[in-house]
Amino acid sequence: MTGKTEQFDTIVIGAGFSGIYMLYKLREQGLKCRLFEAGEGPGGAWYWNRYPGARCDSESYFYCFSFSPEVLQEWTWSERFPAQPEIEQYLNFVTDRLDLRRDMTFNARVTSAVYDEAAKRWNVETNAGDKVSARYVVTAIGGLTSTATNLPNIPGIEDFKGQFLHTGHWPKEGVDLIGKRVGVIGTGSTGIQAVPVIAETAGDLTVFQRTPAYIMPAKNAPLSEEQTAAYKANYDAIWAKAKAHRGGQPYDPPAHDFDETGPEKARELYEESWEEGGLRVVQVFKDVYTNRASGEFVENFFREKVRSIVKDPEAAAILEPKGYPIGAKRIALDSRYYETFNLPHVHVVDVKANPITRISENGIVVGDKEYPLDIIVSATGFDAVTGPFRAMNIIGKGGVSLAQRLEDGPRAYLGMAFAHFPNLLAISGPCNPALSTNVPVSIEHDVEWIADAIAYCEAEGITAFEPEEAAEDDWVEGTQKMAEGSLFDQADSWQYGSNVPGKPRRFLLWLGGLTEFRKRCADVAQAGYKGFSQSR
Ligand code: NA7
Repeated sequence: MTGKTEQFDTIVIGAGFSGIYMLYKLREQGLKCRLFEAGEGPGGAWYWNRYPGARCDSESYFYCFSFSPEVLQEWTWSERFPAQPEIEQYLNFVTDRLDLRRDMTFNARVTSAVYDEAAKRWNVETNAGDKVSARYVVTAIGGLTSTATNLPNIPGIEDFKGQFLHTGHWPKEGVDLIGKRVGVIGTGSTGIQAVPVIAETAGDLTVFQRTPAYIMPAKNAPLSEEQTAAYKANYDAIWAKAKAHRGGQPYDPPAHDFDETGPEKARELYEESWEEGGLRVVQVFKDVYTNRASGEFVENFFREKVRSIVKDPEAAAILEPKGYPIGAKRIALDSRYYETFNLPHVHVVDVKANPITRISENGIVVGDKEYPLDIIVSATGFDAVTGPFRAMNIIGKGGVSLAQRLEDGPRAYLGMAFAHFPNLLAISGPCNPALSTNVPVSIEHDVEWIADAIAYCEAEGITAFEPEEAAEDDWVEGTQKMAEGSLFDQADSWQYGSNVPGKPRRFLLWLGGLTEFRKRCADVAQAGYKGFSQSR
């Protein structure tokens, strides 16, 4: 696509869950679209995060698209919690099933999108030399992406003579770990998944842990034909339930009240839940995040589990979750994480007590002690939510830079649109609930809302559609208010931006829950897109 600038109605950026569905919806609406994707194929986060052990923490039967009954019936998940290769295959399957590939350009990272005010068009360029123009741009770039990996702020990384890898940008050809001395920095959801699998082949594995996570067992298992048949027969009810749930999950809300239950029964319920596994383990009690006695009970239950699994008391003491209340940071799911520390070649180092001082040419130095390594795996997360937008040069009306507007923290109206950036819409943008929910359900909402907004503009002859600054300000302020005094306020986390040195401590996600979010977005649309300036 070189030479003359090709004209489109819409450019979609990214071919993960959101880009795939957005392209489908807009094409169904008769718009001429082109999707650009930096990877070699569809997948988005599930294309780049191919580190050993990469797996979803949501159950497969509802970590998928709900919009196509055909896709739901034709695709069969093999496991309760799907692994990265299977999700990547699923997204390829959907892409082909809906015949989307012909409108996708791979190996093309969008580097800039500049608004031409006179023409009311966006000029979009990629690193592959594409130069196109469109009336709308929809970002489907996710919030935890390869363009915004968070490297640890440790001196000497460039001196390391071995291999230094970030989990969010894992080489497609794989990494030979056999017999190698491997160090893993970071014990969030990613490190916790990677450690047991790396330990299977590494000669020696040292885990450098700063904050111990609260971790629940996934109890992953293959799905039987009966389970799959039951899901496929019940999808109408499953999605109705998921869409009425504040986290987009087809679960009943927790039934028990801690103070009314008493400690003995509470233990029994938690033991049962622990055996069942999955992210629901923590939610036996409805007041786990609001009643400190309930929270402390669960925290102690988790600590006891660690002590009962990890044989070396010193390692157990390091791994026990502590220092912040449960729920203040993302809870993780594991498969044999704690058991892995019983292997003779696996060690944990507390780098909160003794911080990493530097990386040398031979390995990681903690205090005066050097840990010699062949490979360092940085499982240190992402410059979440605003990072992916700041990695692109997006210029709106009057030469305003989106990167600059997001420097002081997240901002967007309804988590989907930006003042001064007409006809630029974002799926799961800043101040959006998606990353605190079962993401595909949130994504489907945003895609459908954006598709409707575009259909409205087309029908009404609206050529420039953008939030009013005041509406955006209110939404941003509301986002921060909901986080203030919440559990998240009691820890440092990527959700607060506090994992990236220099990033302002502002909450990145809208915490009001998906049901309330859907309602607010629907109200805005019904009121003729209140808060949006609309010019013809
Ligand atoms: P997270 O959740 O941001 O975890 C990153 C981990 O890396 C966490 O344990 C950090 O410790 C640790 N970290 C970060 N920088 C350093 C330095 N400099 N030294 C030592 N340790 C460090 O990222 P994930 O990839 O695990 O998960 C991100 C999301 O992806 C997750 O929430 C899911 O939604 C999927 P800290 O806790 O900051 O002390």
